[in-house]
Amino acid sequence: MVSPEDYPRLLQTAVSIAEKAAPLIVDAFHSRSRQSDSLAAAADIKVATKGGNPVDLVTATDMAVEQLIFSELRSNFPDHAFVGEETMAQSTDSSCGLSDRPTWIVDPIDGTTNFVHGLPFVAICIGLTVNKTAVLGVVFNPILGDLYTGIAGQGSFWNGKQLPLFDPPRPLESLAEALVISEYGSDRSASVLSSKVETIHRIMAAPSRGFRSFGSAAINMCFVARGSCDLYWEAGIHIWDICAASVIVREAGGAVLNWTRQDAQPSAPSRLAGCSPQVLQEQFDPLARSVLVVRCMGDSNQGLDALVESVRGRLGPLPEMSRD
Ligand code: LIP
Repeated sequence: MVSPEDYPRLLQTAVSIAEKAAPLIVDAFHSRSRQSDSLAAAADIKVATKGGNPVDLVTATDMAVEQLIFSELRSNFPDHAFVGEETMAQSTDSSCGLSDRPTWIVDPIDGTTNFVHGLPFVAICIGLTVNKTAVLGVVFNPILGDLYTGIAGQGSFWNGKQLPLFDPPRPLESLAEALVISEYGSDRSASVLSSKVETIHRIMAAPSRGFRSFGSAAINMCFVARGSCDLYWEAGIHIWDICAASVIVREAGGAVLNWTRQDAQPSAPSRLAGCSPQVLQEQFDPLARSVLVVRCMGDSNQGLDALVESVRGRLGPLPEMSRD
């Protein structure tokens, strides 16, 4: 078992492993533009699709980075469990079988489509759950050199600067002041797509200030943690997309929720403990395939309940999806 006193050491190990894996991504990213205009030209960018879905991509670099991270984590923590995006894609299990054991949750490249197209919003994500709750996270964008880290109850940081960046955090009175983020995701079935488009339409018509889509759930969440964007929602995401970043957002004083209200109390220590908004008493279920993230709105997070209610009232129905 691990205890909170171990978390800084575990985080440092995870950061070193992410830094060791980074050159695989950086070299392939830059060799793509040197070698050819063709998307699939460089060997390490070799693109395949997952599960017959032409918009769900995987590259040789995703596989190599996941293998390197798993082999390093296994040699450091032989008695821990491991869940990885690409390992799951090759498995016949639809569930990742998350247990109470310390479990490393890895997305080798969150933002694979950006990586393939040469857009710099890509991140190595390494999270750790204990008792099924995320307790630490590393999100590293090796192209832009952005390192985000967080430990439950011990704060989160962007390149060494404590989050949130604004002190005191700006209030967020309504959606009209909110720069919002969402994604189309990889499920393009007609009903899911129209529900997502209608949700975006309703939130933009509220009105909200602007809409962005960076193509990486983890980077979207870190932009909210920084306070550069105000909220992010997505349905269809997986635990490896959001586990690491969920710690970073919560430790930056933000809220990490599912689309629909979950009842139990949060069990991880958090700087949010004791805050009054009701939504902060909700447990986040990382296996439920949905996320709704709101940035820190000040020490008391006043107005958070009303803002979340106004967003939830505009979300379409959650599509039928198997849990992770
Ligand atoms: C992707 C996300 C993206 C989301 C996609 C997918 P990948 O992760 O981060 O924001 O819309 O559904 O999950 O496949 O690049 O690791």
